[in-house]
Amino acid sequence: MDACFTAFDKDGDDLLSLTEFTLICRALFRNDKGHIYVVPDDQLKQMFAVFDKNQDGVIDREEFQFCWNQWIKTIVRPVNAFLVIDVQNDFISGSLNISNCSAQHNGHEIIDPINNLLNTIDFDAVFYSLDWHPSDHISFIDNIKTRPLHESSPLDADSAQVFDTVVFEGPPTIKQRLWPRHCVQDSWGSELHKDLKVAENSVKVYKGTNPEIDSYSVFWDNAKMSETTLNAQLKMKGITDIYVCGLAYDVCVGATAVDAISSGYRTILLDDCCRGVDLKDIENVKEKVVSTNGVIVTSKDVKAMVEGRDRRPELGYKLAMELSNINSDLSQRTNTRRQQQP
Ligand code: VGL
Ligand code: ZN
Repeated sequence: MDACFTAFDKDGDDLLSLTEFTLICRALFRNDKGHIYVVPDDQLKQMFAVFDKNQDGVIDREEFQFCWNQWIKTIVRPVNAFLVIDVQNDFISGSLNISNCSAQHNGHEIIDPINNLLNTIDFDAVFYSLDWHPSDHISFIDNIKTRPLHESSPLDADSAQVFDTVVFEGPPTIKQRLWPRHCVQDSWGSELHKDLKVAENSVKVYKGTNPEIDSYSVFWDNAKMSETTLNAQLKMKGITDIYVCGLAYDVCVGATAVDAISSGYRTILLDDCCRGVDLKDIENVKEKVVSTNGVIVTSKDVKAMVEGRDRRPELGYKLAMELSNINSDLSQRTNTRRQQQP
């Protein structure tokens, strides 16, 4: 840490200026072939401000200690989780075969690239999610008449077709897209595809088990009422970076990537290891991920990223913004405590 500080303190004033911090970023944000990623000026300034805690326009050695421990260490040596979403029979060749959906994607095509990653990359944790519905699940079109629809529902029970969206009465009211019966617990359709490699020491996470609420994300159900154990397991393992892939791109993969980002993780979407339902919806997922400082790559880039040899500025910026939230939370708490004192 001290050697790094000294190496970038070009003018020897024992402080890092914005210019000197910019040089650190040039050294940090590169790929394994020496290409230097451009960091936008406004992002450089924002990140600098996070580490210049007393806002005096320079980073001193004490401030750099935080920068080193909480930011540089993660960028250089991330702790990586691989999340394989819903690679189950029903989505590939069963009742919700995505090749029958508008994008006409073939779900089986992702299995080889996913297996290849599992065989060649040393992830710190691997999770498989399974869509795991009870027979009376709210998302199944053949259950539509078992629950009252709300007056705001755009369609009634007789006119609603598969893939349409209706509103159930609740309370609370529930907006629900209707799917064919799929991934019923302990059926063939809910099994992971036989060609998918199941890594040693990996963990399975089951979702969509509550008949009354659907669950696209592996973190939360669609109403954000209840959480799976995924986040607790990631925290326990000290995971910093999450690689997300699987089925369906614009449904469960997209919802999971969005939740990974909002839960504070540096999040990487593996474009060639995902297949989806609808092309426009897939575009919307990609836009959302990129605009919230996630990155989208193909599987050939993963090894160097996992090993900290390809270091993306978007993920560095994301982490700096997370650290700034933590800082302001802490100072708010300190302020509250001060105010409470007599
Ligand atoms: C999914 C539709 C319904 C998915 C789950 O795994 O993407 N899609 N249930
Ligand atoms: Zn489902």
